[in-house]
Parts: sequence; C-alpha cells; structure tokens
Amino acid sequence: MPGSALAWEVADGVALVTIDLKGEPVNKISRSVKDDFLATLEALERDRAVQAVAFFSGKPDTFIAGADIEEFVALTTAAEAERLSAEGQEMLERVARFPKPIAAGIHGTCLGGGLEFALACHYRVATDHPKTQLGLPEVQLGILPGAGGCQRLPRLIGVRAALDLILAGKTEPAQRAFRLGIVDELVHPAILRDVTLAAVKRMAGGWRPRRKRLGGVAGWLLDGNPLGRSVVFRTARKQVLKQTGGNYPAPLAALEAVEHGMKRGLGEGLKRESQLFGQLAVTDVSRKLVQIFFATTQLKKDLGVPNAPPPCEVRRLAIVGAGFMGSGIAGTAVLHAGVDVRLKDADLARVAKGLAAARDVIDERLKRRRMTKYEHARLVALLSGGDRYAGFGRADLVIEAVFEDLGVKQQVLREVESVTPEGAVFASNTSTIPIAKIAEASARPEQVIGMHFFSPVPRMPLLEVIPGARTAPQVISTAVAFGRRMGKTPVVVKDNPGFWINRILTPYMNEAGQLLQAGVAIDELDRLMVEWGFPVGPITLLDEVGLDVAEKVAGVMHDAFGERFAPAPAFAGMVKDGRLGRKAGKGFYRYARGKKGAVDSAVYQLIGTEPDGGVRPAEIIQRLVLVMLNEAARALGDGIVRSPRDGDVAAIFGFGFPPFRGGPLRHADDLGAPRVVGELERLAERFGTRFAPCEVLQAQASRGSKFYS
Ligand code: 3H9
Repeated sequence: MPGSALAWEVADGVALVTIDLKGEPVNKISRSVKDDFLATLEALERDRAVQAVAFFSGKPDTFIAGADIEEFVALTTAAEAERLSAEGQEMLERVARFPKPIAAGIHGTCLGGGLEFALACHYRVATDHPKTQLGLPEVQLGILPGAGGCQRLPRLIGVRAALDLILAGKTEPAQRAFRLGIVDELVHPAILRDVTLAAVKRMAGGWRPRRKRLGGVAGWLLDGNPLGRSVVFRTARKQVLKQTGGNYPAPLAALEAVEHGMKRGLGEGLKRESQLFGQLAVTDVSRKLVQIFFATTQLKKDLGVPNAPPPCEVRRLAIVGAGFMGSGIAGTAVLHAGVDVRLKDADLARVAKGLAAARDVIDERLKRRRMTKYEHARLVALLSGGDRYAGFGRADLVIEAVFEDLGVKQQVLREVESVTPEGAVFASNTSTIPIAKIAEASARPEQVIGMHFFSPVPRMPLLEVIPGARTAPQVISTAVAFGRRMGKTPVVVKDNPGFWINRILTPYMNEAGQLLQAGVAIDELDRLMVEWGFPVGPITLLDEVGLDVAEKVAGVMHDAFGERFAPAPAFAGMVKDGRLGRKAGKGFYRYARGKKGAVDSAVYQLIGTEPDGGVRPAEIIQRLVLVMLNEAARALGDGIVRSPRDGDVAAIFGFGFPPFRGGPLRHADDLGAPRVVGELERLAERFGTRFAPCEVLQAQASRGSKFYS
C-alpha cells in the first residue's frame, strides 16, 4: 500500500512484512499504523500464495517502541482512552487468531505495545544484540500494558515472572527475555531473517513450538494453580503498596488486570484491562510521568550550549583520586562508555583499592547475568591504574575526584596539565568549589569544566555539568556527551555556589534541622516526606550523604548567600560527636553491619530537644516543601539552570523529588504562585525572612504567569 508503514513481499509461500514509519526515528503504533496493520492482515489472509507471515522492522535499532505516546496523551476522557486500548486489543486478537502462522523477528527495542504485538504473534525470534531490549515500561508512564500485555505475558511465562516485569515497568536484554521464555529463539543478527522465516515455514507445515513450563516444582506450586497464584497476587500487592506508598495507581491497576484475567479468562481480562487503561491514561500522575519522558528525551539531544560544536571523541579517560567517587566514576565509565580508564592516586594501596571497587561495578552486572563472561573480561581489561601520571599522555578527558579543597584541586590541575596533550579536557568533580576559581591555576582555562557526579556514582542518574566563565563551547558539549555515554542525564548548570542541587537541597535540609529543634521526631520527619513521595526522608538523606560533607556544603552556602542559608543549630554537635552518618555506623540512626536500624534517641539529648509532637504534620510538609520551591524559583531566576525543564529533571534525578509531582517548578505551577506566595508570607511572619517569597514568584503571582505555559 503506498504511504503505508507496512510493506510486504512474498517468497516461497512466506510474506515478509517490514514495518518502517517513514520520517520517524522509531516505529510506534498510532491509529493510522493500526489501520495499516488491519489492512495488511486482511490482504495476507486473502492471498492464497501466502502460507505464513514474518514481521521485521526496517529501523536499525528499534523493532517497535510501543503505542504512540503523543496520541494517548491527547485524549481527554477515560472513555476515549478505553476505546483506544480496546481497539489495540482487537487488532492484536486478530494477529493471535490469524489462520496462518505469524512470527516476529525482533531486533532492537521492543517495548510496550511493540512487545504486546510480538506476544500476539505465534513465534518470536530475537537477536542477541545489546540493542535488543524487551519490556513493558507502561507503568513508568502511569498507565498499564493496555493491548493485551497483562493477559498474554502471564500466560506465556507465568504470573510471577510477568508481574515482576509489568509492575516495575522493566526492560530486559534479549538473553534474559529468552531465558524467561518471552522469546522462542535467540540468534545472531546476521541470521535473524533466515531463522524466523524457517520457523514460520515449519509452522505452516504443521509443526508447533513446545514451550516448557518454567520454574520447576516451585513454579507449578505458585503459578500453576489458583491457590498458589492467590499467594503470588497477595505478596505482589503488599510489595507494590510498600514501594509506591499509594502515590502511583498504575502498578496496582496492572496487578488487578492480570489477576482479573487469570481468574475470569482472557476475554474478561481484556475488558478489565482496557477499562483500567482508560482510567489511568487521564490521571494527573500519568500526565506528569509522560511530561518527564518527553523532557528527558529532549535533554538527550541537548549538548548544553546553543549551536553546540560536535563533542570531541573520548577514547581514554584518566581519573585522579581512587576513592569512593573516583572508583565509582571509573567503573561506570568502563561499564557504559566502554572506554579505556586510567586511575591515579598517591599510593599503590589506594589505587589497588580503587581498581577493586571499580571492578565491583562491572562484576555486579555479571552476577546479575546482565552480561556475558566474555564481555566482562573485555571490560575489566580496560581498567588500569598507578601512582604516577603514566598513561595520562593519551587521555582525552581527565576527571579529578580528589579532596574537596581548592589548593589540592589546583595542584592536581597543574600536574595534570603538565602531562596531558593540549586538547585534553580537565573536569573537576566538585560539589561546591567554583570552577572559575579552580581554573585560575590553569594554563588553558578554556579546557576546564565541572562534572559533578552524585554518590554512589553507579546508581545516581544525574550529572551536573558546570562550565566556568572561560570554558570553550566544545568542552561543554564533550562533557555532556561523555556524561551521556556513561548512562547519566547531564544538566548544564551555572558556576555558582551549590550549583542547582545543593542550592535547592540545602534550605530543605536546614529546615529539617529547624523542625527537629522545634521538637519534631526524627522518624516522623522522614516518614512524612516519604509519604509525600521522596525515596528517603531528609534526615536519612543526611546520614547517607554524611554529616561532615553536609556541614561543609552548608558552610559554603551560608558564606555565599547569608542569613537565608544559616545552618540549623541542631546539626552543629553531630560532627563533633563523630556522628557522620551511615559511613561511621552512627548518625541520627544506628547502623549495624551496613543495615540501618532505629533512631538513636541519644541524638535528642545532643540537640537539646525532646520530640513533643508540637508541629502539625501539614505544617512540617508545608515548611519543607515551600522552602525548597522558593529557592528553586529564585535559582531559576538567577539563571542557575537554563529552563524549568532542566531544573525539574535534575531535581527528580538528583535527589528523587517525587516524579508524580513533576519536579519543584512544575509543582509550584500546580499550587499556583498566588497561593505559594501567600503561604510563604505567612511563614515568614512566624519564622523569619528565610521564608520571604522570592521575586520570581511574586512577579508570577501579580502577573498570573507560570513556569510552564
Ligand atoms: C504503550 O505502548 C501503551 C500500550 O500498552 C497500550 C496502548 C493501547 N511514542 O528516546 P529517543 C520518540 S505506551 C511516541 O530519543 P533512543 C521520542 O519522543 C509506550 N514517541 O531515542 C523521540 O522523538 P523526537 C511504551 C516516541 O534511541 C524519538 O522517538 N513505550 C515513542 O534514545 C526518538 O526517541 C515506551 O515507553 C513512543 N512510544 O531511545 C518506550 N518512543 O525525536 C518509550 C520514542 O521527536 N521510548 N518516541 O524527540 C523509549 O524508551 C525510547 O524512545 C527508545 C529509543 C528506547 C525506544
């Protein structure tokens, strides 16, 4: 069909169908693509020369990326969204019941509606290429697999394994999808076509794939009978409630759709699935999560400067400082960017420890069976180290992760510049020191930049990239592009004390200290903020970051911004008492063998308070949230981030600002500037000028404007 996303040819009784959305980077299923599918199926059914059908993608790296997200977010009512889901299900029912064998030959990402399509096919072959990833990520968009995924996946691989994938919105590499039984054959990309065609031909001749029930006796006990399944559903529900705190409706709805279908049969299951899809698609939570998806997608293409020059290629990375940060950066760079990494520290014992820690990052992947032994051996061989600058002569990028002290950092910078090529980029992993200050010691300040990683590096997705006043545009694009290769989300921020994350986090932490002083219990503070949607509360976060580190940051911020950032007196005695947090085994909480225990009540004596329940929960939340929103608005006004989009994505990825609230600036929009300003003014009257509403919010309140139009 001219203009269709699907094209086909028949050879030897098999129709080879290629899906390729012209002018689009990925294949996605929109209404018009669905119509193309239906027309194609119709023609293939009629054509007597066709005995079997094989589907492939015409895109190099994607099979099908799912339903068209833009299409379902445009829907305004639950009824419309339910209809969209029901139509998708009908189309895939047509595939599942097609009278001739249909196989999918999968190479590249096969997600959401794309995997649901593949599940409806009668046979699946996937390539063992790293780009081939399969999953149902719908819950991450606040919806559920609404084209039969909640029904077909558990029937294929068992309820336990299916829930594991669906409820977390996980994406699995092809090897694991094969082990789980999602795909029938795993092949090298060179033979994908031939193997898929051979399989459908065999099926046309009467052969049927025999799929083993996976999971052995335990699998049968839990998955293979209704009693076992009810245990599985109960356990899963408990876990979901614990993980989502009731803030994300999609995983619970997905669970309901799966359970309904397993109890009442496929037809009833499909009906419930589309009803629930309809309800979820128009929730505010889903809207927020979709906005974050598009914001991060936009950021992927942003090199951090207007008309960015192409980044320099980084083949060798050198790192100075083999401590916790340096080794984390080394392991992550090898794992994700596959570059040669040279680690240097003052003595060989530290280097050895750093290399072992970097290797742990790679080993972890092997243990979780996310890579082959061969791939593991190749990556481990990329790591090396020493106590001299040997090997730095070939470095394209050097990241220093030494002690947070200007003199030490400048000394390292001078040494590095004397051993690296002219064009090498020098990046400082500083959390507080201005890049322009560090660059004062440089012979080539245009090559100096900040790359602020968050701890622990392998797990934390954000990277703040900080150009100094003289940093060259190409150095910015190089740092951004390399951060992205490391699997991070880089956000370019202004060279200003605390950059973005510490700027907005410090007032929040200080306010937590004020509340402790006012008699709020440590665990109550944490519990309230977790219920509000943060992954951990402010006091647990302090213990994780380390009170010595937090104290240092707080001091720098106080010096830079004055009274508004006055450190909370409650924290003053903690460091002196050796209560540095988790790493010291004691902070606000007790820690035993790496595990967090109960609140250490001795802390109250140290602070000089007794928890007395004196501040109402609503006021605790209001003070903590508004102090952060106010500073975020002010910092945006100061140009610390380039846009509300960058600020919100960074807050979500940097310290887990609740994604379903869209970020601090989006949340301020939701509350509305007049309300935020009014509440801040009332708080300022009671507690002082640290709550005084910033100019940006006041201007918005008087003009009726917002951060996002
Ligand atoms: C679903 O399937 C619901 C069903 O269960 C039921 C329905 C009834 N839709 O990320 P990239 C765009 S929900 C619309 O830069 P990469 C993306 O915005 C869906 N657009 O490439 C970007 O556009 P632009 C479940 C989409 O190689 C361009 O494609 N699926 C979609 O780094 C390139 O994207 C998902 O959640 C889409 N589904 O990563 C998967 N997918 O160039 C979402 C991509 O104009 N997608 N675009 O800015 C992804 O995770 C990544 O895009 C992917 C490619 C891994 C596929």
